[in-house]
This record gives sequence, C-alpha cells and structure tokens, in this order.
Amino acid sequence: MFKLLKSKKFVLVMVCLLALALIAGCGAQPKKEEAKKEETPKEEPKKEVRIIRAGIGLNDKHPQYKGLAKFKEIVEQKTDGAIKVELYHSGQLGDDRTMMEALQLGTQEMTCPSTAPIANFVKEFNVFDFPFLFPNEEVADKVLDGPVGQELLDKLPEQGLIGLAYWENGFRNLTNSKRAVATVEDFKGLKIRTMENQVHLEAFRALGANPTPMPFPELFTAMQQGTVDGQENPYATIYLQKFYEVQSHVSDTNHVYSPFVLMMSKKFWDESTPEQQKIFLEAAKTARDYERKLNREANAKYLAELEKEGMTYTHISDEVRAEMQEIVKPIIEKFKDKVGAETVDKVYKAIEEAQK
Ligand code: KDG
Repeated sequence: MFKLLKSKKFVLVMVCLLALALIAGCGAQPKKEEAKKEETPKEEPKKEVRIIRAGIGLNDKHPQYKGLAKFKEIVEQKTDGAIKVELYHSGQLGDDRTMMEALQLGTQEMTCPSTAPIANFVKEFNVFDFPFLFPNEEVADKVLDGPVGQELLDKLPEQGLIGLAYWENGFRNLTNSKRAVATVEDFKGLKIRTMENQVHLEAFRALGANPTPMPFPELFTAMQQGTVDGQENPYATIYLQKFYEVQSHVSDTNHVYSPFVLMMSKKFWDESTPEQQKIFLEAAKTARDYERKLNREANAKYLAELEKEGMTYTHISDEVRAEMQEIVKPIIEKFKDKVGAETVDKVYKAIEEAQK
C-alpha cells in the first residue's frame, strides 16, 4: 500500500516537473528569438551627403567644364561619398556676377568666373585685366600661382568667397560681324561686348570702339540680333560656343590674358572639416593643371577650325599691337591708383622676376 502510494506520488511529482519544464521551455522561446535578433547586424545610420552645386557660364564642351568634372571626380572619391558635386554649365545657375552673389549668400557652393567680374567684389583683381599684362602663359602661371596671386585670393574671404586656385580662360581675341580688323582705325565705332569690368570697358573706348558690358549668357543672342557687332574671347570659347555662326571676322589681338578663379562659398567652406578643406584645395590644383593643359591645346587648334567654319582671320602686326599698347597706357595709369598702386607694383615686379 505504502509502496503504491509512494509510486503514485512519484508519478505526480514527475508530471508536475514535466509541466513546469514545458512552461519554462515555452517561456524561454522568445528569449532565444531576442538573442537571434541581436545577432543580426544593425542598420548603419544614414551618412549625411553634402552637395556642391558648381556653375559656370561656358558650355560643357569647354576645358573649364572638363576641369570641373576632374574636380568632382577627385572630391567625391576622396571624401568617400560624403560630398557630391553637381555641375551646371551654360549659365544654368546664372552669370558670373549672379553666381558670386549666390556664393556670398550660401545658396550656391561653387563657381569659376573670369577675374574681370571678380574685380567688382575685390578691386585689386582689376590688375589681372590690364591690357597686355602677361606676355605668355608660363609667366602668368608663375605669377598667379605665386605669392602675389595668393595675396589677392586672400582678399576674397572678406567678401564671403574662398579662392581655391587660378584656372585659365586664356588670351582674348576680337571677333565681329562687320569688317576685318587689322589696324587701330578698324576698331572705330564697332559695338563690342565686354565683360562687366571698367578696365575692359575703358580700354575698348580708348581704342575707338563702342563697348557695352554684358553678362556672358546673353552674348550669343546679342550678336545674333545685332545688338552688338562683336566680342572678345579666347579661340576655345569662340569655337566651342559656336560664335562663328554669328561672327565673320577674327583678329589675333591677344590684348589680355584672362584668368579664372575657382571659388567656393565661404559658408560652405566653414561648414567643412579641415580634412575636406584640404581635399578641396588639392583637387582644385590637380584639376587646374588638367584644365590649363586642355585649354592650351584647345586655344592652339581652334583658330584653324574657325577659318574652316568660314571666318576671316586677320593678323595683328607687332607695330599695330605696339600702337594699341600705347593707346591703353593711360588707362593702366588711371587704374593703378584705383586698384591699389602697391598691388600693381607687386604684380609687375613678379612678372619681371618670372621672365628672368
Ligand atoms: O564660365 C566662365 C564664363 O562665365 C565667363 O567668365 C567667360 O570669358 C568669359 C566672358 O567673356 O564672360
């Protein structure tokens, strides 16, 4: 009897233990799942991508655009996707002045204007647009990439702009739809579009032309409609912007070497890390060398292409160029004080040094 009772008790205990084990087992299930969940890797927090909108007035065939594409490639690769560069050409974001103003406001991040319109923001930049200043590209490179070039770039931050590097637009040549220009007399009365810059304007006035300043994106239509008879730009621009469709004469006036400045909004610069700033500066310089090389190749080959397109080429003799130089001398003298005699002297001295 006792034995029987004992075995019944035993069975009961076993049943209870089994039930407990089952309950415990069920309860443990979610824990296992939780453990499983923890094993699966957590989703990475999304990286914030900052956008640089870089705009220019020239089209996407121009070496300037190709230089920007190089800058984009380097920056995107070196910042490991943290910065994306979007390129806008043909004045899609506005003309040089409008884009520089947008950089000041921080509503656009980069642009690459000629020095001529920059002079409306920092007057010392006028010096680089003095007629016949640089004798050749090599001297221009040395001066622009040297201490005096940097001194001028250092004036941009006060205006909310950061100058990363000088790129090249190149030696400018005259085109028009009226007549072949071979002598100073031939300039007389020609309605010439100039960049928005006082030195350019007064130099053309002194040469007897009838100059009118105008933003680049309006130029083609102005020539097409006859609002102006002509303009002046390097051969690469004249050809790649198809100015030959609305212009019949080209003269190798080479009256000024026109630099570009690749610039960034100071706001965007200040919001970037020191490592990113270093990447921007290095990329600007690598892309500069690439852009200058392409630009020189382009300027060397496009005069022949312009002739093939039907333009008449007129050579400006050394005598005529010397005469032009004499005529614009007083303009240079006049602007020397306006621009800052100290800066002007430094630039001329640097040019002298670079030629030694
Ligand atoms: O992209 C640069 C242009 O906007 C402009 O600077 C070109 O040389 C130029 C001009 O004549 O306005």
